[in-house]
Amino acid sequence: MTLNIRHDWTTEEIQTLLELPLMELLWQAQTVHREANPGYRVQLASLLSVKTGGCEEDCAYCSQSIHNSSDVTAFEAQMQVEPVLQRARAAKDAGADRFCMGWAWREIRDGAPFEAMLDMVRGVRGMGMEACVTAGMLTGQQAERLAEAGLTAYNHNIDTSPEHYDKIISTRTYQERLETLQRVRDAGVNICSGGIIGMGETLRDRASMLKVLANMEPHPESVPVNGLVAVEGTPLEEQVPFESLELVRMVATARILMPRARVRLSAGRESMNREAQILCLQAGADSIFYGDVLLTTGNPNVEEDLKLLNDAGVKTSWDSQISISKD
Ligand code: SAM
Ligand code: DTB
Ligand code: SF4
Repeated sequence: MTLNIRHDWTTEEIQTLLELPLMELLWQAQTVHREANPGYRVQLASLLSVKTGGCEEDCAYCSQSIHNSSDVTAFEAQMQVEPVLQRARAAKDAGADRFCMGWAWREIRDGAPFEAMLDMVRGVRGMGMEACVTAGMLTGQQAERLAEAGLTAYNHNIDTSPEHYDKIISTRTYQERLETLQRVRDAGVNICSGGIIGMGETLRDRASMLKVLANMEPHPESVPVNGLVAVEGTPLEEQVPFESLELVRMVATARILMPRARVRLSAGRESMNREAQILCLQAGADSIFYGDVLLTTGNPNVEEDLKLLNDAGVKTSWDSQISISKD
């Protein structure tokens, strides 16, 4: 089979994929995945919140927005460079090969915190790990400085469809999000961009969000698929929980649309059973967040995850370095 890498998907075509009988969708996704990613390995990415809470944006899902009563951590100062690098070293020792750092900012501003961010990126790269930053909007010059520091990828999610966006966020536009992504691309830094399901969107919204990603040329190198973690004190706290099989469908469809992207099974794993997570891997997810917390919410613990991957017979990118017993 020759892979068909396209950038002209229609919303209808994508919705048809999302609605396929599950077995048919999985079959198609696996066929694409085997072809695009021979020697399948799951990347373990570790996540750290460097600056938590106090964010000016009003994202309805987020625990860190000043507009949400969940935001109780605004007094916390940004972590210093050394403790962050210690956490990166520990993540590497535990088997992670990507270190992702988050800042609850609307946008990056120049000055000491940005210089510290650059030092963190240099430090993580110096350890031989991939470095990813997520810190809101940025200018072209800031993107270039991050590129010079060796940044592997910048995470900036489109989160949902253009049509559903203003029901979730009112303090920025979809267009601003896309402009930041273009600056990241122009600076030669890989794009990490995906979204969230379970925020009251329709199936068409999900198709429409995937269309925005799949029609980027080139595709994002990395596509996180999140299930909403309904945080108390956010406008989405009462949201009906997403269905695990819906997340499986998103992963499978993302895999078919963007065959070579790393599709990351991201937030929401704590509300999925092991079998549903394994179905996501089967559907083509080739990365998980690894570590007991995401940014502010929980994630399965490391031992459970290593057992899950072992039981699924999946190798990680750093497999031989993980020292726990594999029986
Ligand atoms: N402030 C930066 C930004 O918004 O780009 C970076 C941090 S932000 C927390 C990173 C991403 O995490 C969001 O774009 C969103 O997709 C995801 N996220 C945040 N809270 C979430 C939640 N409660 N459930 C699922 N995903 C969430
Ligand atoms: C992404 O798409 N998911 C990660 C990462 N990119 C930065 C963040 C998930 C956050 C989940 C909610 C929390 O822990 O606050
Ligand atoms: Fe949360 Fe990021 Fe939105 Fe700020 S911009 S409220 S940190 S998701």
